[in-house]
Amino acid sequence: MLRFVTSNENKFREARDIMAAHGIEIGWIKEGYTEVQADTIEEVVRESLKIIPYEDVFIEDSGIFIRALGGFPGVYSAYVENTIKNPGILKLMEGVEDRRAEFVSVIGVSGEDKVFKGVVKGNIAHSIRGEGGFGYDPIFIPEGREKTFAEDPEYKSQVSHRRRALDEFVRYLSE
Ligand code: ITT
Repeated sequence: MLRFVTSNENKFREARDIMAAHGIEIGWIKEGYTEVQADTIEEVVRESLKIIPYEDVFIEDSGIFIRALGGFPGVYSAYVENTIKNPGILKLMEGVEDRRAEFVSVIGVSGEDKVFKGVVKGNIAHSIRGEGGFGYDPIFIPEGREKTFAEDPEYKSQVSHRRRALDEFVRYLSE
């Protein structure tokens, strides 16, 4: 059985449900790993895979890239969530008209060089809204919608960056 190495229970739950919808059961190795600092999520994934001592596993690194902030927090998304959090992001965005942002997810699998990427575009909300999801979901409104991901987790599960990266991954697995 393929196992997902992640310390983040929310990420695991979402991946488990999405993979189950494809008829694939996954296991969980609930462990963090030292993330190599790099400029892109793809690099973080490729470098992190080199130091993970397991076979038949995959990892997923994700982040939110805010255009008006030059892509911040991007590869620093986990750090920012533990420090200034959503109120800090909204403060940085005060008076900023261009609210465009994207969530990115990249999956890498042990023993493979290929990575699988998913992106969802949207906008940063003006306030924190919704109880569902996790992380930046209460401040992210997907393109063409009104509700944040936290207000509409069902919609999130259909279009999220994680969903799209996992769909790519499953397509590859079934080839
Ligand atoms: P692992 O590295 O152990 O897998 P992590 O929580 O550190 O867990 P990441 O390095 O991928 O995970 O950090 C991504 C951060 O981006 C995460 O802490 C969340 O704050 C945010 N994030 C990722 N996916 C998200 C999503 O679907 N909704 C909201 N925020 C998300």
